[in-house]
Amino acid sequence: ASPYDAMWQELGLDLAAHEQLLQVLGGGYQQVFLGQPNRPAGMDYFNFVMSEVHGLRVKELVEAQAAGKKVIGSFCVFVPEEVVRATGATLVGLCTGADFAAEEVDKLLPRNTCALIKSAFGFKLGKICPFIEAADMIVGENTCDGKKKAYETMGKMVPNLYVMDLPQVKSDQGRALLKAEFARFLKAVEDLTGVTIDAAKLREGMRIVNDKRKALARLNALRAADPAPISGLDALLINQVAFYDDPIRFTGSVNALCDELEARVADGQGAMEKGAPRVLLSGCPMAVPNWKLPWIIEQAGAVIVGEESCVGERGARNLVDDSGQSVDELLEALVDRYFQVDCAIFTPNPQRLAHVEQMAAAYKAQGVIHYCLQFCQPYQMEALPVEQALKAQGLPALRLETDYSQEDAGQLQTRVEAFLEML
Ligand code: BJ8
Repeated sequence: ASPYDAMWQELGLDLAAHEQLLQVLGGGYQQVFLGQPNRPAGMDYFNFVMSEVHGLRVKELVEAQAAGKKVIGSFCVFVPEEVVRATGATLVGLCTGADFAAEEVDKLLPRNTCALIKSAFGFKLGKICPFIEAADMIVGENTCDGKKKAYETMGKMVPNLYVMDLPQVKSDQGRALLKAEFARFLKAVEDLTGVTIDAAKLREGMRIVNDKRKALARLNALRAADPAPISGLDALLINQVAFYDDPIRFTGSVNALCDELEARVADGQGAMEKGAPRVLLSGCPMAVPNWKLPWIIEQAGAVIVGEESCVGERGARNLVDDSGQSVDELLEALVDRYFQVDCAIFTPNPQRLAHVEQMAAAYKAQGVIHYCLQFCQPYQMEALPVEQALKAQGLPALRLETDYSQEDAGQLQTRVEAFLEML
């Protein structure tokens, strides 16, 4: 029995199924993370957060709710956390990194749906995600076809789904749509929380989220060193934790870790040996506990030096200018920042190609592994142009397609090892 059983039961979790998930998660974490050599001491905090992911963190949220604060769940980096923070509410990313309740999911979604969407459904249907159950509002978004149609079904499964419309083209009209949708979301968050968002509150929300993004940028910059002071797995974990930890505590912990990493860089100490092949990952987001491919890459002796992904730099880059004096000015600044997110649902999307190249250069990657979930058309379609652009620059690229099962692990390992030999 866990000290959190009563809380989980009250949230409506299936305790036996949930226990099964925690066992798998705990075992996987131990195998993938705790055995890594030369881990920075600052990772202890993130180990602790992971060990309490469904425990202490959920308890904090439930206690905040008892004190009148709201919790909002989201599936996409387009949902502006600044607006949520402005009301004192918390935004949490809803984990979508593992298969669960597959048979139930297959009754609701076509088989050729990506694992990320299926996972969200599986966690809900299997009653194993305390964040989904605790959320006062869940925000979906019209991004890829899979997600936007799946939310129609999800709307019947959860009482509190709000769907944000998003542009698909970076045009003036697209920008106007994003601004109108951010204004509509702001109103919805005000209605949910009972808090009126004024400029001061919105600036405070921006400050908190900017600080978080600055800390992540500082961490990323340190990975340019050879040897890289931290493994790609640990850096990915930090990016994953960014979606549900308390943002202020998280920022402090990342900055403390960066102090340690700076000292490591100065001493020439690394997570892997100097000269280990350096790889940039690019593609679909990797949500907790999706660690399969990074683990395979680093087990093969390479170090991942950056993630061109929404759980990574695509999601966290660029700050919001928080100098505006009115809510409208601040909303404009918010749109300026979010409109730069170069998700593959945009057409055309040349900024992403430029960013992959820039990141490869900045982090001194010798090759790029493009990671795509099966049935994810936007990223599959873009994988080819990304590969071509990189090859034109003389940078080797490997396109991989996978899901959340372990069935293809051996095959992935063979392909990754062959790729690393070329670098
Ligand atoms: S801004 S990447 S977080 S939409 S893997 S569900 S695209 S079929 S996740 Fe995303 Fe927002 Fe874009 Fe980022 Fe569809 Fe592909 Fe599945 Fe995906």
